[in-house]
Amino acid sequence: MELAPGMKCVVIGLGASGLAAVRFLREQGLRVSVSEARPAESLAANDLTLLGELGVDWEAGGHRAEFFREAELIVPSPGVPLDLPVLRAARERGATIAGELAIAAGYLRAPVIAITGSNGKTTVTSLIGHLLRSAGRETFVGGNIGTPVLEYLRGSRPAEAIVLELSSFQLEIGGAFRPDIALLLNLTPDHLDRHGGMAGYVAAKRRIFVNQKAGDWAILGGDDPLVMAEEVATGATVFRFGATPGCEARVNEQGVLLSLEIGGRKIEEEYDMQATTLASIINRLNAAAAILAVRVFGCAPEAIRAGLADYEPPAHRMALVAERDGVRYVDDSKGTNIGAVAAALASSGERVILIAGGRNKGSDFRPLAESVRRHVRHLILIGEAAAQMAAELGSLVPTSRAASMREAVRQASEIAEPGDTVLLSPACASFDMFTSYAHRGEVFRQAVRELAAVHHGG
Ligand code: UMA
Repeated sequence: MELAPGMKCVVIGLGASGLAAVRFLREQGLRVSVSEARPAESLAANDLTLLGELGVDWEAGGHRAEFFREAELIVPSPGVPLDLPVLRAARERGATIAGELAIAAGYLRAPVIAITGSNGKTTVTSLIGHLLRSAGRETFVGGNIGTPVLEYLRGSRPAEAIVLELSSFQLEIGGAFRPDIALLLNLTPDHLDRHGGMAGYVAAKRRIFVNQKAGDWAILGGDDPLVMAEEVATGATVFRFGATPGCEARVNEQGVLLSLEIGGRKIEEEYDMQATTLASIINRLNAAAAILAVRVFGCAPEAIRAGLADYEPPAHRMALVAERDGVRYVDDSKGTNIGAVAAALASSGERVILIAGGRNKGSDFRPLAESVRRHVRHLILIGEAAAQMAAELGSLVPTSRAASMREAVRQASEIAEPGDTVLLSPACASFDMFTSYAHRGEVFRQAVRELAAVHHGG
């Protein structure tokens, strides 16, 4: 979108995204103010000092209509619900509502690879970044993970490739944002509270394709009926990855077979993943998506193979924390929805002690019943959602509750026998007990380490 110096703008929310937006918009010469729901006492002193230095007016403790009255542009942070009364009023009087992607759209000067989906997007995003860097390309990786896109645009080092993990929240107000290569990995229920149900969530995710055109690429999860249910009606070239016959990146027992045509050239290649950290079925699927993206981008197969060989997966995503007395402790704190947990269970064998629960995001947990029955030996529930999860899944397998992560880990260690896997994969957000999923994962890791110290010390 067109930003004009002097334009009056309100940024809603002073989190990672809001702070980056404030800085970027001030640098473009806009008149910026900030509206924040949290009370003034809970705002960080550093952030307030920064606002003062930038000449940014702010209100805290809620969003008052008067504060927005003159705004021509409103930039809600991703976590801000779009049905706020101040946003409704702004829409009615014709003000522009633009998220960070809509603002960034006019300033992105390198090819953009954007990744969305319910699960696996952090792994696919980090793997694409790693493969591009292995191929010698200066690459920015961020978006919904790490650095916000507007923070990248403030920097002085332009990248040759911009790789963005994107959430449904960001895409919903993505404006004219157009990725050169867009990936939609899979669709399972998540954030239904915010999107008013599955249809709204799916529509937000599919916005990743809406501005694409001929010459762009759309990469789809070919095994997912919901992803495949609708065509990509933009003229972008569509490639699919998955185990389904006909997928251009076809996953098999060893790795990925690529069979496609780019620019009139037929490509038939094999990528063996057996000796890499990507050998599990879930990661072979993630790798298939990433290989398609970087191959389309123009990376050579030798560079891709070298990158696959030395890739380290992101923390809190099916990460093995320790193996003690024949029991594996796996941190999948990033498994915050039921699709992620089903995927985690599918690659964890049939003797899992599952630690789950936290703040529910509007999910019904019953679709997990089949996976729980097949893979879980004992279910340990934590957090606000424990009662609902006990009601919906507790009759399937022995189930207990724990008041803290440490207690959950201790219970698990007492129940576990050699050959079992203790898996933290919560199917919920973390904010009832922790500051983030990363914090929750760290507390789990710490509890596992303490356990080891007790076992081995005494
Ligand atoms: N706030 C208001 N009014 C409201 C709601 C919130 O003022 O009505 C304020 C909050 O008090 C808080 C701020 O807004 O101060 C938080 O904004 P936010 O929730 O958008 O969080 P940010 O720190 O800005 O981070 C956001 C993304 N968070 C969410 O989408 C919830 C980050 O993704 C992202 O990395 C960052 O922007 C940069 O783009 C995190 C996430 O949890 C990792 N994403 C979800 C997920 O992956 O499932 C979508």
